[in-house]
Amino acid sequence: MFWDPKIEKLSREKLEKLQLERLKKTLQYVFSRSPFYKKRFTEKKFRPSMVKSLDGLARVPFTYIDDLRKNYPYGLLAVDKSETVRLHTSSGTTGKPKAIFFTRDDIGRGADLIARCLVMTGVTKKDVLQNMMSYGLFTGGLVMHYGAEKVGALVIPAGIGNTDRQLMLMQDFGTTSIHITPSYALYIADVFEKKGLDPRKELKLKRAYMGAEPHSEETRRKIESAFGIDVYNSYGLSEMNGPGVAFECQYKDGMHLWEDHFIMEIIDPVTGRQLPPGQEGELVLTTLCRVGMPILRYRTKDITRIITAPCRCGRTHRRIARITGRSDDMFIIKGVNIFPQQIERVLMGIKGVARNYLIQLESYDELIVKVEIQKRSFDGSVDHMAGLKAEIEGKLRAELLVRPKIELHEPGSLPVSEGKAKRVIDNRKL
Ligand code: DLL
Repeated sequence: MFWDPKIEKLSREKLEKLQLERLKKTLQYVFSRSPFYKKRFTEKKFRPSMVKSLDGLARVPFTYIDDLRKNYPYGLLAVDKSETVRLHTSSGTTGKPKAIFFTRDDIGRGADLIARCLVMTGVTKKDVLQNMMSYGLFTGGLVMHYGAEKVGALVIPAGIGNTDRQLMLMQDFGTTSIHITPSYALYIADVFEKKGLDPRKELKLKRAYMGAEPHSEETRRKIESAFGIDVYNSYGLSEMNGPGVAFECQYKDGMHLWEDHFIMEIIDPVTGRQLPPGQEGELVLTTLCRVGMPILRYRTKDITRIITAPCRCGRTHRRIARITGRSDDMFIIKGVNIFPQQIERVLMGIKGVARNYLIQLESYDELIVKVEIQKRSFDGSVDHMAGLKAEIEGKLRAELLVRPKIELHEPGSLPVSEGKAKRVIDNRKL
């Protein structure tokens, strides 16, 4: 199903023409309206007229996360403050957050993008969508909410936490779709298990939209089988609208990135040079329709690749592959580069492993992986536990080329964070 078939199926030629038109307009707009970009362009001796084709985008200076922090709170605005109607901030880091502003039209366009995503995966006005993401400064609550309302679904603004109430709402109102972080979905699956309830029998759930945190294909499968549903990956970031930037269709093979609203590039994070389609690198995004706070060539730090093969669903907007990590997530043990995602992928593929884990770094040559294992295994024989531990250690070693120290834990005993999961505890002294 399509929300906006004309634009979702626009030919590549027309889509790229539209991108170029919008890019040129955006460049002129920020140069005349945004003090930040005026200064940045002038310092870098860049003029909007230098971009004559989409290839010319490579000449536009990058915008970095730090630019948003340094120009906090209002420095990147391109409109008068009175034109803005909403503020969101980014989550998860120390120091000042990144402040993102939306005009009324920005909010309308953002809701439209979410509507495309939801309709693409089968949501109609008959659906009940329980939004289990935090309502507040985080975009996962309100941005999804407005989009789901636009489709006409009944939206339950449950927010995150208070799990007993979540279960009650899902059961009483026949929730068909949930919007949830992977860590909270795993947690809820645990709660059902502890209560001796089978969510496949108790609920009318058909699908979950999972995003805001990196997660592996194995985690998707675990949640799909625990709930008996389809799980769709959803990628976004506050700086670019929040959710609704890229989303999977029914084929679940990469996320369509809405190219009439964003231009994507994949670059080498070290040299900053563009990489050919298909090669993995850092995702860089440029907004094409934002009015309140356009952002050009934003260094997301998210690592992915562009999938160029056409999609069977008929959409022409290219897909990005599952995010494999963030360039700043990576840590080095014994000289080997390791992404937390690699560890998750291995763990979630092992039978007997439960749903939560923690990576602890104590020194530059010691990697500790704390893993919750299933109750059956935990209560099993000493030999069984030792076998499981050896299996986890062996498989992680094969993947990482470093031998980790494994600790097995009872299900439900490792800490769970509200909001985004914190999987890595770094106790190394700098
Ligand atoms: O997480 C927006 C969002 C809300 C996306 C709900 C999807 C669903 P931020 O808090 O600004 O915004 O965090 C953005 O989260 O740069 C990625 O590193 C990570 N991230 C988001 N979605 C995914 C995903 C929201 N599907 C940062 N897979 C991004 C992996 C993701 N990482």
